[in-house]
Amino acid sequence: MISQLQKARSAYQPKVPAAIEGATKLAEGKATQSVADQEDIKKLFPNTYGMPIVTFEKATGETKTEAFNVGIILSGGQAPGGHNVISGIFDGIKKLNKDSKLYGFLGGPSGLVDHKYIELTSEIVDEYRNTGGFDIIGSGRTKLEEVEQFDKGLEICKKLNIKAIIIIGGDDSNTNACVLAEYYLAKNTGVQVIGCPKTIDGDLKNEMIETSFGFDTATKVYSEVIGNIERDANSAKKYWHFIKLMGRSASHVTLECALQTQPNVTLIGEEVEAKNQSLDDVVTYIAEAVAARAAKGLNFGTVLVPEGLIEFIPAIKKLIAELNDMLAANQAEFDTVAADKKIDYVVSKLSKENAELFKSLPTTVSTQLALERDPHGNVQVSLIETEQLLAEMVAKKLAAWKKEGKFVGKFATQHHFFGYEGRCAAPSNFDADYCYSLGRVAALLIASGKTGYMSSVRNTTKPAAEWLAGGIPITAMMNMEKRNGKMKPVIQKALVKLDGGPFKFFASKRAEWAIETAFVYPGPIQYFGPTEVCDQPTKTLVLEH
Ligand code: FBP
Repeated sequence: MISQLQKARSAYQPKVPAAIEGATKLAEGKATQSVADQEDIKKLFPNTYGMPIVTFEKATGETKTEAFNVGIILSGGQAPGGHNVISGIFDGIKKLNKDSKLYGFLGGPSGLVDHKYIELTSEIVDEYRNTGGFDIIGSGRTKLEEVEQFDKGLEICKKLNIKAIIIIGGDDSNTNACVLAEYYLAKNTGVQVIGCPKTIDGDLKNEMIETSFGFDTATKVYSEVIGNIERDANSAKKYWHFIKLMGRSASHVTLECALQTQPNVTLIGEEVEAKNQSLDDVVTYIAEAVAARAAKGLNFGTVLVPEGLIEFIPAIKKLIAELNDMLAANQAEFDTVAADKKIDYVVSKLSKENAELFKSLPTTVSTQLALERDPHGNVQVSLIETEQLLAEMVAKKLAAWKKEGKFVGKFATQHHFFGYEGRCAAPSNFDADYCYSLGRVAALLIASGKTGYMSSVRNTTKPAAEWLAGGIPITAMMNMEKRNGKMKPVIQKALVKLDGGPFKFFASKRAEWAIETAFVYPGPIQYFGPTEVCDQPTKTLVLEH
């Protein structure tokens, strides 16, 4: 059974750039180079380095091709709109030739390696149009990096006569897409690889990729509930709410939600790092806002905490870097250490300074930092309860200040973590349109024989008809970074820019928001109604462009 909203929503026809509505022609721009470490990246990607940015323009007549088959992979965390990327690809390849076929690899990149797939027919695709989630084929976090995996993938492509693979993922997955594209091109396999920018975290973006899909919907869902909490806080007037928001590296989600809801305190990891702040500096900053509001009789408020905060605190960042190198160098030995001795083992291998810091952290935090990693080697920050940690530390500080007469109020807290609530929400009109367009563009990139490109839709603060469609070589987004103790070519992550429009606007307002109750209550995403309510892009996009 489906809900009434889902039923009504399934009839929504996503808007696409006018340039790709009918026949298209391809315009090639200038050669590109990587954002940094050009010589290294060029050496590692001799076949896919330096390709031009391409744009699709309106043409006359009809664009038709031979029938071709495409395989798709959903990679990493869910993001609203993934199903629309798939329906865009499906419609795109069928428009080019009705006999083209779409295969979905099941459960993420491992589906390609293990040859688990289904054919996506119109019956299946229609059921998922404009819905949230990745459940049409499932997702996974297997890292595609070994030649054996690439060769297994090639076997199934040959068997199913697949001309191209589309990887729908974040920065790590699109890095893998680029490595795969290079390998298949170097081996002259005839299999193309195209990427699509996905992640609610919003950290896969650059001049040509304006936003990753899912960020719009997820931040709207979180802002709705933050607004509800703010209204509750302002009604009951007795709690400070500490709200952690997903976004494991960058603080874009937190910043966007702050712009939408105007909370009292917002922490931005990138700023904490730039100011070289310690955990105590962060706690003091929050406690000062609490004390200032208490002095006005306001014993309530909201604090937004980005999930990745802990990794931005310079001392902790150094500790994590040493942990990464140490674990990479001693993995075999570490694996043989008994579970209850692992923490002692880690302490014994760290430098004195980092061992001290490591021991001073609450056990839940130190265990997470040392033991739990995802397949890409990332610390699983969503499992660290930073919001609770901060609330406890602020309470301790305020208790001390109370004795000194520096704090006169009451301090009672509630904590929340918003992440999974938004990752599978039904896509907003923006994400429904943007994702469907990304899918249609990916189909055109394949038909144009492109490989190692990311599907790109730009000019997104304008109405969809004016959006620009094209492809960006993935190598142009790369630089060299240390991963698991080794230098690797990776897509440069987009962090919050402290000199960028969104942060500057926030910084100009936050002193007022801290003391006053300036909350804004955005309410739920609207799918039907006036365009100024339903079609708004994020404040981040508007302030960036
Ligand atoms: P992606 O980068 O793969 O899009 O995932 C983003 C994210 O939602 C992060 O915000 C969060 O830290 C992580 O996924 C949690 O993933 P999981 O549920 O697999 O631990």
